[in-house]
Amino acid sequence: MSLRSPLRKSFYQHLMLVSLAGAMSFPPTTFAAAADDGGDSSTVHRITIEKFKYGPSILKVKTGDTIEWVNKDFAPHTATALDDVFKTEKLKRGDVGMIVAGAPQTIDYTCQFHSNMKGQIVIESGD
Ligand SMILES: [Cu+2]
Repeated sequence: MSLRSPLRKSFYQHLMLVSLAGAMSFPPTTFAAAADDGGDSSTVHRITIEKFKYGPSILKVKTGDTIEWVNKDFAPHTATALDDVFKTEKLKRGDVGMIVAGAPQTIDYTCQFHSNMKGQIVIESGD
């Protein structure tokens, strides 16, 4: 597996990745998924980055869910956890970054280029 595992995907690549998600494991740069990777009930959540804001800025998910950020600004952005639990690559306009939610926890994140941008992921148990 490559260390340059592509968190940044074109939209079409991303769709392919998601459609295969039930049959494959995610790249190692996604942060630790919990033991339950049955996948059938997992959900994909989309956060839109627009006008230097994450929408929604607070997102509740369950362990095993996929979270994706799509950048609609001309400026590049990231979603970077304050405690380094996850980070996307630099997302240019139209790029999509994704992670798989790990153990239940609350994670604050920001953009590495714009520290005034704030978001929060609340991960709840998938049971
Ligand atoms: Cu930014």
